[in-house]
Amino acid sequence: MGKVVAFVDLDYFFAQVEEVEKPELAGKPVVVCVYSGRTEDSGVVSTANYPARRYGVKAGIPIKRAKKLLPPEAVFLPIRLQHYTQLSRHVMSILDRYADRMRIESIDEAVLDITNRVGGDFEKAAEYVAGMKTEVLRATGLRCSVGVAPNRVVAKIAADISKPDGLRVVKSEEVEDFLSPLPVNSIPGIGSKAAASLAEMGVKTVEDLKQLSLETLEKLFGRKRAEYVYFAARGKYDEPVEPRPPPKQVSRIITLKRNTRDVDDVIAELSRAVADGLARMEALQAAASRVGAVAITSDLRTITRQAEIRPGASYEEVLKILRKLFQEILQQDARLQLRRAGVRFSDFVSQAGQSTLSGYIE
Ligand code: DCP
Ligand code: CA
Ligand code: CA
Repeated sequence: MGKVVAFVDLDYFFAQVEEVEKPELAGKPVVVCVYSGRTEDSGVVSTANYPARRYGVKAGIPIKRAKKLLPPEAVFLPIRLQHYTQLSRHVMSILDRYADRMRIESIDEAVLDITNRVGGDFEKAAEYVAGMKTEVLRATGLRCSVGVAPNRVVAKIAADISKPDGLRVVKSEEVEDFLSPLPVNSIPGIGSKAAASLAEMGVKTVEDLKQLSLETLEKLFGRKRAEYVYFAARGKYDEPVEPRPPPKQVSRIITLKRNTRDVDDVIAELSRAVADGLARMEALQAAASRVGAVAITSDLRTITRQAEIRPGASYEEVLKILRKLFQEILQQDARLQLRRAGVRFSDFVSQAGQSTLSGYIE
């Protein structure tokens, strides 16, 4: 029996959450912002809803630029990551019930092996997945797009293409025809840079890409990625759906309100990120035996310094050690100014796998 894989991706996730919870936003452009706190408008766009995207607003652009692009009715909201993480967990716990095996790929994406659930039947899969989408909507108010295909790569492309609120099934015998006309950058991992070099060679569609030999692809992508591209273009890149191994470290980093070499400022501003990192460790049921201070200087150099800690060390203990580490970093050079500061927990002594569900989301 061939595999049946579903790829689920929540639509404009963070902005959709805001829309669902704030009906007054209906129809307006909505932008979720990561404010750096340096000046009122400084920071970047985390994501935007579709009405805002029509004006060219997208993840990663400066908030100031988004404000210039959008009309006055646009709404700018601060990111609420913990809240989205909770909702993500809720969605993932629903999806998990629909899968033989599931892998969480990010805060808003998961791959499900549903082969046995649908008896290997793609017709049945369409209905099955529609039911899953409905349950997610009823339970959380959130819409997602789902692609169903014989492997993860084709399923992801099918999900991407069907956004928003989409459902696209690509049966085994349809895979090649489905992929052929698509632009090369539809293949996950082929970004705009690779697509531009390919375009120079006249390679625009997946069909064009299939004309290139493995040797030519190796020159462009290197050995390992070439193999991936070669098989992905044919819809044949396949790997089993396995839960993600638990992370080996937890890091949090913040941008300081202003460049500083005052350790009190650094620790005060970093304290929330430390608490957040510790909460994440607790969710992972992990205890670190090493903590690192990460300093990014005003001239954008990264300096790190680490120390051993007692596994299970308290918040206060961690802050005390971090203070010492930042002091040591600053003492190295009297001209040093810090722009960003971070904490890294590593060398875990105990860990739970992704099977706990709580360990899923970074
Ligand atoms: N995200 C972010 N910064 C980025 C990219 C993403 O903060 N540069 C966050 C916000 C998104 C979420 O991750 O809501 C999921 O990312 P996606 O790439 O899946 O984008 P969206 O869900 O926002 O949109 P789409 O409907 O295209 O999936
Ligand atoms: Ca998404
Ligand atoms: Ca996504």
